[in-house]
Amino acid sequence: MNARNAIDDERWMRQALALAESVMYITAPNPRVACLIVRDGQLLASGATQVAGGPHAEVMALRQAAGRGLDAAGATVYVTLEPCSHYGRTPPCADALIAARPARVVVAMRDPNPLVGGQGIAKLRAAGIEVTTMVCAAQALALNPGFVARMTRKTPWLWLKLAASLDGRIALDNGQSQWITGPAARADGHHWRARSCVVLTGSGTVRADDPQMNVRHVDTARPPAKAIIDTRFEVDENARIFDGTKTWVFTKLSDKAKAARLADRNVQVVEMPASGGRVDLPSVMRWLGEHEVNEVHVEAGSRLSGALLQAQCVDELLVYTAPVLLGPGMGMACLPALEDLAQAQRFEFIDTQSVAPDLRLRARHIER
Ligand code: AOF
Ligand code: ZN
Repeated sequence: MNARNAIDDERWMRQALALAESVMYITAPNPRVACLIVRDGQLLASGATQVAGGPHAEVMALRQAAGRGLDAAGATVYVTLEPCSHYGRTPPCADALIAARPARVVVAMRDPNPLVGGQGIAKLRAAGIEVTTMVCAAQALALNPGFVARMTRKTPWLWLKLAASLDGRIALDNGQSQWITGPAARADGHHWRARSCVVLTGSGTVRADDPQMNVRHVDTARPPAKAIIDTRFEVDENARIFDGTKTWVFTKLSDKAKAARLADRNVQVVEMPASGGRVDLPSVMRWLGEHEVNEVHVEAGSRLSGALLQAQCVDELLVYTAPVLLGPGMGMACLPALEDLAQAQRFEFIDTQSVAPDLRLRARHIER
């Protein structure tokens, strides 16, 4: 491939990635994918994955081309994920592309779904279509961390959202925490709730704050489910969190009558094994993975946050830091005292953004 091609490929792929971003909230459990059909340097049509069960990106793009009286024959197709090769809720995109006869397909990354895993690319090549892979692969991966995690390690991608003072406090000693960060940071937090498959909290937070844990400030056709870690099943049946949205309560001991009453409000009580007297968190992660959860958004108190960190369940910290000092108060996470700095949980900053007057820091866990 000549150098000119490589530069064009990256430019078109970046445009496809931006389009895939636009379906951030709606595709789960499917990955966010976009497809462009380009001929002679002109964009003929584009498409992105629809809600699960709906058409994939390639089919949307081919339909748009057809709607414009165009076709993909001899064109170059850019797709941010390998076209699928299997019959899932929809037929294989690789077959749809083969029927459309493009000259070349450029793929950002392989589909980690074991049902696809390279076979989509192989099918295209077997049909005589030239395939270029690994164009903007890192950016494509960053778009779907949860889907990739679920496909490769069978558990979702989990981020811990924290709103803290500059001295790392998430509340005063008396529990007061509203509001440490400003309205812009709180609204930004709703974007992260909206993109997740489930918003997870602890029974302590439900008791203390009676939060709704729903999505506000963001328009979405696919609100995330909710989940509560509630070791002794003590949650108040009238808590605001139970608003009819699909909600899972993970507990060590269920109470059949209470569970039956909550079932009327779309709540499923799930008994989980315990470890150290509390719900075993890695078991919860595996259960969520089995139930097609890609991304978990956690907003909890320092006990559950600390327990998730201790159990190695946290992939990313999403920290909104306010320029305020609170002195004594609740720390971000209850963690045991260390004897040596070498034992510290280490992260790397992957993004820093101003959400005036606060800062948003994203930090990824190192070595999981
Ligand atoms: C594509 N293009 O836009 C997406 C793909 O049940 P289905 O038929 O919807 O298939 C879901 C699987 O398809 C999903 O697990 C992933 O492997 C792939 N996603 N593939 O060709 C797309 N979203
Ligand atoms: Zn497909």
